[in-house]
Amino acid sequence: MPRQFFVGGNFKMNPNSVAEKRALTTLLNQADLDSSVEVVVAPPALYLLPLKELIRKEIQVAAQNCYFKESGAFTGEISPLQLKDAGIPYVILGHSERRTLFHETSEVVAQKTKAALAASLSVILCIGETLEQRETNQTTKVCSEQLQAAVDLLKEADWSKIVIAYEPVWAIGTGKVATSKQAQDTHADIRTFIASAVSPAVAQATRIIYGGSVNKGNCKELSTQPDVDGFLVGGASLKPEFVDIINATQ
Ligand code: G2H
Repeated sequence: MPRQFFVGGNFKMNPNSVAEKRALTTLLNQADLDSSVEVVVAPPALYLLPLKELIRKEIQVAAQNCYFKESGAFTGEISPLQLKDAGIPYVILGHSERRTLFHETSEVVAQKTKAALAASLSVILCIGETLEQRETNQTTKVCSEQLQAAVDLLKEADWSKIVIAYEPVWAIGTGKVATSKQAQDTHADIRTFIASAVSPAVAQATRIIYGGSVNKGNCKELSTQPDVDGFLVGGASLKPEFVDIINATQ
């Protein structure tokens, strides 16, 4: 079965005002979007519920993070159960900004993934190498190790609710996008890893999306690569060109 193209908008800690959020929502609500694409937008936690109410029903809403405990004394955190209760279907986990700035290890990301799946959420699981790791030919090893932590905690059936986002750290917010060959080669390696670590069937079915400076100008060529099943978009998801990225395969 063909994998459904997936485009996520990771708003990160943007926009800066309710008015800007409304403008973004209006843009998406009025746009002509490819109905065959699964579209998810991830605003800051504060805006999850209002955005869910305002945005057209075909677009799903995702949290940018959650904790792995159900409830309790964890100031500043949100639990997977709370997201589920609020009707939020997706959560982004393991983004490189969380791994780097908030010191999340692959083991913590795996625990969070397991907890999110246990609460019936779907997960956008982010992995990716630094520039130094790429230049020393460690890309496949780093991506495999980041995924192995999740493989260790999850059952085969869990992978049906995971979208893997390959986001090379050197391409995030830098304007330096991976070439379509770099993206394709790495996605194919990730798929090979999943085939051996989980199963060939899971590898075939799992969406592997690319993130890192995706924009209107580079999305079409990236989308033609056989193992690129969509995008996780940061900066460009805050602009009208997000619509062009959603429609990249048209
Ligand atoms: C990578 C991406 C979205 P940007 O972090 O997750 O952001 O498109 O701004 O590089």
